[in-house]
Amino acid sequence: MNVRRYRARDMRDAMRQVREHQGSDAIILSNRRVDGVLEVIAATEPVSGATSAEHPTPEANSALPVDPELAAMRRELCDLRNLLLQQRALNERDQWAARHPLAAECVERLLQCGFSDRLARSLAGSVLEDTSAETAWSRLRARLSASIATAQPTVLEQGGMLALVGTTGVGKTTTLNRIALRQIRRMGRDAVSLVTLDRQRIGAYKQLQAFGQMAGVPVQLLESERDLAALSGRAAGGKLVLIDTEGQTARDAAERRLFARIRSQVALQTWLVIAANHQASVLRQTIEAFRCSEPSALVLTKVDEAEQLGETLSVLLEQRLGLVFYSDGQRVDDDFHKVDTLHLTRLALGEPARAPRRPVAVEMAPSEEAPPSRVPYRSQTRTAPENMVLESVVPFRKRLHAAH
Ligand SMILES: Nc1nc2c(ncn2[C@@H]2O[C@H](COP(=O)(O)OP(=O)(O)O)[C@@H](O)[C@H]2O)c(=O)[nH]1
Ligand SMILES: [Mg+2]
Repeated sequence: MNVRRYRARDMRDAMRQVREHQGSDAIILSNRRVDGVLEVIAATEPVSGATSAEHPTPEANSALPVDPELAAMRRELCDLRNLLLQQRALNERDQWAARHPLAAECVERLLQCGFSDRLARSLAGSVLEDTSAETAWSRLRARLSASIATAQPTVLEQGGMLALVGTTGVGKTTTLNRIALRQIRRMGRDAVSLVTLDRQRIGAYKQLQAFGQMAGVPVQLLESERDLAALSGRAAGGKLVLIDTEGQTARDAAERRLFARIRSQVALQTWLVIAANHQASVLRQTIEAFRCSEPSALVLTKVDEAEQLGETLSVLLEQRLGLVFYSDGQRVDDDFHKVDTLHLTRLALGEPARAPRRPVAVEMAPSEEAPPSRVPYRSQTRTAPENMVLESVVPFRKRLHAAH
């Protein structure tokens, strides 16, 4: 063991000297003040047979065999140091919890619902200790709900080309069917056509074709994304061309850069479909990987299968894309909904939903015979003043973006 004595102004100065001479693995054996000067004794164990290349010490050159007793002592000291560090972190938390019991309770509840530690602390930071637990919780719920970015599906009103992208099995084709059905009800059959680029999965085309036949709309299988240029005319005059794509893994998506090459020739929007039953890390990876397809909004599927929706919402709050629709079951019609952040927040918090949500389809004109209703959507993403307040509460919250 290499033992050295240091004389320093204070502990910080001593630590700097120790690190400089013996490296960050050194252990402080003792410290005491002698005539106003801090005397510190620190030790390192030489790497047997060689000097540590990173932190050479003069003594280490001797390459003495390691005394087993000293080695055991070093290990114990190391454990002790880690224990002290852990204890300090715990103490800080305890002290904070003791000072802010209501906020601490909220953090605990949020963590149990799967929210990230960072989000839970950030949200609970705004809890006022002089309110009742109920008031604090309902404010927190409102704040959480308001901070989920949403987007308006203006492309469905104005017409154009809309492609759904995402990993395999998340529900792209199902969502495409759902949007088509919604659109047929609003605008009539002639206003919708379906296209698929999915040549990979056996039966993918058939799956869409079956729906097309049932709904009475044409379905076309394309060779490649370049063929979309020829379809631009179809998307004129408020008509919608819905494009299904094959599922891609996050790595494939980053490499293939679907649609990146045709952006300059084809006016096309993409929505990224993500599934609520995926882990937060997978969702983050997916959102990152599909950035190259330039999605303008998110569709969240499988809310009914999410183990802890708090995890999903935490990811949604970390990124800038607005949520446009979500689904919570396999039924094409009834389980597809326009985004309702308060409902999702309540679900995530394990609270019963207040009012039954009306599925998207109920809002629509009953059939194509009825004149198409063209009530315009609000064209922008929600940017209520409450969101501006949230900027300070949830510091990592990014600016909201509309789904054009
Ligand atoms: N439980 C549940 N299943 C869903 C939901 N959305 C889609 N699915 C199912 O997920 C499976 C895969 O869907 P599909 O649209 O083929 O996925 P794709 O590979 O992304 O096109 C199908 O069995 C769908 O019925 C949902 O919101 N909840
Ligand atoms: Mg599919």
